[in-house]
Amino acid sequence: MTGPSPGDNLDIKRLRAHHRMMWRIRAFEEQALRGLDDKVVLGAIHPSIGQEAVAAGVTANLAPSDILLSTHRGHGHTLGKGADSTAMMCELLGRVGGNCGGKGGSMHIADFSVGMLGANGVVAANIVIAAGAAHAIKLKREPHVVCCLFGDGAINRGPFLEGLNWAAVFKLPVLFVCEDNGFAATTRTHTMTAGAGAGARARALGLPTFELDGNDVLAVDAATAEAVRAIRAGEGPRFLHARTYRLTGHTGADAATYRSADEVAARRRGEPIGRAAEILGAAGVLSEELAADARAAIEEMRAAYGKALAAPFPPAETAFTDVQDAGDPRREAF
Ligand SMILES: Cc1ncc(C[n+]2csc(CCOP(=O)(O)OP(=O)(O)O)c2C)c(N)n1
Repeated sequence: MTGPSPGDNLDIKRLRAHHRMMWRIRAFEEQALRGLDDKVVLGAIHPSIGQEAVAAGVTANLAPSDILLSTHRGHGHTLGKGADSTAMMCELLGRVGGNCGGKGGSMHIADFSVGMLGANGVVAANIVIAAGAAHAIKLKREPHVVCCLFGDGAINRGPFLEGLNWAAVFKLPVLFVCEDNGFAATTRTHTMTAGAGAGARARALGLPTFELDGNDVLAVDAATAEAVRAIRAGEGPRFLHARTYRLTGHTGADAATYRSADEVAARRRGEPIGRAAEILGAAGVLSEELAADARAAIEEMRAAYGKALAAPFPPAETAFTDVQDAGDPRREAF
């Protein structure tokens, strides 16, 4: 399946909203990378610069009460689901006001208030957690959809088979999205993936699957809309395989010397924000308006960073709250 053709009925307002969201994601990450240089963002940052169309197109189809699970590269997914950018920046800087009180950092943001069940630093781990959440929703006969995003490296881990199989057997309300940037950390995924890859594996387990250009936000939006409609109608899980490209290194500290500058330059020409801007421009949206979207996003994230810098670090005692063994008599003995 390639999904419905998105160019036929261009909804300028919706594409403009995607353009704004993609700019917010990019500006957030560029600001976070500056924070890494400034040594105030502690821990690793995994940027999704170049991959924004997947985050924007998928999350635009989720209701606030739907559940989202993300990866170690989850800023875009989290912003798209509706998390507050200042709270996210506080989280990255380890400050009071962070979505998880500054304890999760970039890789472990969760924000239940917007249905964001969690980013996860363990590759593929969220696939089975998503199946569990979807099973709970089905048992409780709730109308929500669970959406789980993961990278192409995740399809070579066991939870991929377990999670998809379970979801298919029990016809669970879950959308699996493989955000395929061609790399698993520093390794080209095709060198470690047997057979025809993500979509073929999902189809083999009986999941209707959409193969997508993940840099085309309209294609991602249209396919997600169709998949979510089917899931809400009780038709069981769906799978999206979206091909994209990350323009930065694996982390903020990775110079990405495993690929050539020419390759990156060529892929930069197909990056999703420029592509959306081109379509909007051709449809009559003025370049000043598009520039204003970018400026607003940059200003929002600069302000978020400023507020995070001004926020205090959590008091030392809070290191002992929210921990899994709280109440454990062995811990009480300390
Ligand atoms: C279970 C597990 N194994 C290894 C790692 C180390 N690791 C972190 S990111 C990554 C690559 C993941 O690739 P992919 O799922 O394609 O996501 P991408 O980084 O490309 O977005 C690896 C191997 C990990 N975090 N978890």
